[in-house]
Amino acid sequence: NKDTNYVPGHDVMVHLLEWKWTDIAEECESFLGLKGYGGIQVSPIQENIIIPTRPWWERYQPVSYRWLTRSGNERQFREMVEKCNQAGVRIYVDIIINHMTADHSFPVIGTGNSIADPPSRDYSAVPYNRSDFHKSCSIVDYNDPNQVRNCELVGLHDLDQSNEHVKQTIIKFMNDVIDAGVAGFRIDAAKHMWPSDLNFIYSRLKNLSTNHGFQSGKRPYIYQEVIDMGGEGISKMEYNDLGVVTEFRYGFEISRGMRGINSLKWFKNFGEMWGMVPSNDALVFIDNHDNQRSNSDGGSVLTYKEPKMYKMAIAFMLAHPYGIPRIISSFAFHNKDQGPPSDIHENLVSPLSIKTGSCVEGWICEHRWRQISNMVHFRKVVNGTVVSEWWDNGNNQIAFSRGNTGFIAFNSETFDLNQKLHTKLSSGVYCEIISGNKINGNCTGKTVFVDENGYADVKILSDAEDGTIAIHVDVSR
Ligand code: ARE
Ligand code: CA
Repeated sequence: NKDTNYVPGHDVMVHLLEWKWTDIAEECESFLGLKGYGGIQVSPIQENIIIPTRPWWERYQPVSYRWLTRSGNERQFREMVEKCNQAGVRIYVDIIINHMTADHSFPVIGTGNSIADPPSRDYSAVPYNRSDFHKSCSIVDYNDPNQVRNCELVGLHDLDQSNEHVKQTIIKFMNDVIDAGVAGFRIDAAKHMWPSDLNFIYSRLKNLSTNHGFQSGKRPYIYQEVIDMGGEGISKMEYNDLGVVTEFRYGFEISRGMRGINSLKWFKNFGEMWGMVPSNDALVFIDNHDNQRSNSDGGSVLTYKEPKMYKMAIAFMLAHPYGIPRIISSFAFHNKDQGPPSDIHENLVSPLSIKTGSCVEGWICEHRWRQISNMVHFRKVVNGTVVSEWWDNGNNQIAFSRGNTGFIAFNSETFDLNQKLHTKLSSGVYCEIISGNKINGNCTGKTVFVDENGYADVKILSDAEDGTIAIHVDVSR
């Protein structure tokens, strides 16, 4: 199913990486719902192995399907889903069904105290035993589909999804999560499972829970992690019939554009023409939790660490109609294994200060940045319109309208942008939303004038804090 199941008037998904369930519930009520966010990707809910150094990636080594992790327990998860749905924000669960843990030299104990014996494939809390797994072999050749799907990804013991017990166990796990009121799933490592097995599993999933406000007959939104930059043995096109796929080329291309490696003028026809999947099949993002930590995969993507270009990249993504956008809300890190902010007892700390309401303790909270959350508003306002009035200077200054509802311009040249540009907006004074807000009829940031012929005076200095200006019909003064 490819319907996000967003509540009308809401849009854009945010991945609240490693947040606690109680903090997410609060964020739904105090911020995300009001700002019109559509949904949240939460970190895995299933019990994972405890790795002594507590890296973030221990959560991708399941020990059982009990809902108990450093993010919280089952009761807290259910309450979070309830509260977020109330606030008009949907929950999507990152689900790991390709594998269990790898072998480890220390005793394998889960975050829910379950014990496993990986070398003998004994995960008694599920239960799984040796017959539920593929034989051990490692993935070295990504051109060999059999190997990619039947061998072990970085040593993670590979479940056999064609096995009846495995199938039924996964289906039960996912259906229990659906009953809790979630709207869909991110399928981790989908490329490492056979499309036919996934198809079977998806087809046995329940409809979304009408007890949680979904209309009857609604299907879970499925977006599958399939990394396909081209040139490998497995294609994203094998998966987009079953559900949405993560379009990894998107963030790389936009990052290259904003870095000046590729001229922004070429983005005039950005979308399917660039070899990406159809718009509605594409879950798009600038960075995700993996590639914000690495420079591999063919170039580096922009992250919070390069804020000016990053905010421009996100603004482009949210202003442009191609794809279903997801932003990430990160925690600061210096090395790629470093886990989320936690206290001396290894408990996660809360991102938000009760006193100031702002993000603290090493949490970045990109989703709260004005330049990003105001673009979520922009996206809602321009929903359903097409790109028009494209303008570029032949290189790295671009602008476009979205019907007669919004207008945006970017400058990533080393010189100023100073142009009279045509918009489709009606004449008036608009509060520019990247630099400020409209409060009590006044603009706290810049103002933009649109004359009676639709022309706006567009000015973005090359050394400005932000390289974008944007206006829409909701902020006319
Ligand atoms: C960790 C250690 C490993 C160790 C392993 C077992 O880092 O050194 O061998 O544990 O002890 C995450 C981390 C991994 C971590 C793992 C388990 O990223 O580092 O391993 O958790 O704790 C491929 C897959 C893709 C996958 C990426 C990472 O196709 O599905 O690799 N992404 C998802 C998640 C990850 C997660 C997992 C899967 C596992 O998003 O966060 O791993 O659940 C080319 C190919 C891609 C390939 C990519 C990177 O681009 O086209 O297919 O992605 O290279 O290799
Ligand atoms: Ca597999």
